[in-house]
Amino acid sequence: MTDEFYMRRAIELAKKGRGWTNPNPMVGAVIVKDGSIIGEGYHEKCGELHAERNAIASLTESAEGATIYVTLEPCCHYGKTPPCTEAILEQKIARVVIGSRDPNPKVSGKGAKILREAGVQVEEDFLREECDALNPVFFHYITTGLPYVVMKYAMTADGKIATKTGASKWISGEEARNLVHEMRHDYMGIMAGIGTVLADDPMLNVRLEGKKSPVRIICDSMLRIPLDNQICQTAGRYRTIVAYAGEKGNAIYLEEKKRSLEKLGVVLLRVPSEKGEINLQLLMRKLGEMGIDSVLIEGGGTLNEDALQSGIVNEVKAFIAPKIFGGRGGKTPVEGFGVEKVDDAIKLQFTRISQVGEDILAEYKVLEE
Ligand code: AOF
Ligand code: ZN
Repeated sequence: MTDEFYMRRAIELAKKGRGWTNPNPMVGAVIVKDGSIIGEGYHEKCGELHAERNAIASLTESAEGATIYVTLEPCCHYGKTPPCTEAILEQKIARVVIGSRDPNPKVSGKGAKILREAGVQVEEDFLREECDALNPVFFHYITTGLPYVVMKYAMTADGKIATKTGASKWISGEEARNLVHEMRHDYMGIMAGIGTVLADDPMLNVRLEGKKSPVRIICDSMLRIPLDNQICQTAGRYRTIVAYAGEKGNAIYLEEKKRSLEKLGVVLLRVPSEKGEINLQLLMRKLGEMGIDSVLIEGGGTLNEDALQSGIVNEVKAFIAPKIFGGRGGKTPVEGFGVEKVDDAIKLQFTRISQVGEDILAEYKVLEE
């Protein structure tokens, strides 16, 4: 078998950690000796052993003289776990084939250097593009401290997210809706605006066996969220953050509302902008500081526009349903004022298109200005 075969196996293993490793990366490792796999593993959960150590723990024979294929440069720091470079050296592994470079300042080339200096043969950038594709979230978060933000919406073929009466159940088909639940597992946070919460009283959780629910983040500048809605009532079970701008209006009312929300388990974040609305950039900074590395926005048109204009969005995932609503009054995915000139458009780069049941999923990266 070739190096490529083993690295592809390591990539497959890494993917098993999807949604569980955050804010750590997904990493896979395969140890090969005399043409056979003698150990393999992946990073299963944040705080637990790294891929390399899991692969070593599974060894069926001595790894002396073996090759390890690892999708990310081995770490060389004491974090929640001891350095993987030490484990590789202890095992007397002779060759290390690395996919992605680790931009974590604590590692960042030092892992590869330590191994080389110890006499190990190190190859870097092997299937790097495929390996890098595992961890856009980690790379963004570790270098900026900001969550990686994905905006997701489902619209009709004529670009509507609701009919003129506001009806939106359901635009996309069952398969697409299931995939959205998978996405909610993949990212650490899910964000919606108060408009969506008032209109739909959603749970914003994951209802799939063996998957986890994200932290719910509600943007509610004036703290209008009703105490008896599903989000507030389940705040003790699912971590819930309500971001607000305050302090306009009745101060006593606001204080009481805050106390009642906190009693239900809601975490309140005050993030006002100069205009008295929510400052999404500041909100992202605070969420990043709280360890939230990624946010899926399932907002309405107002929140979506604000998010795009604030420059916090990294990726757009648009489900397109084979339906047409028509009508001037039907809501669209991005509202607000919009741009005047074509040149002022928010620019996207197409990354992937796929069919999900009856719907199409178009995925884009948001290009920086
Ligand atoms: C992982 N899993 O398989 C590899 C990682 O705090 P720690 O000890 O878990 O270290 C996290 C850092 O280790 C992470 O930011 C990345 O730079 C490096 N490599 N991390 O979680 C792994 N190989
Ligand atoms: Zn490590």
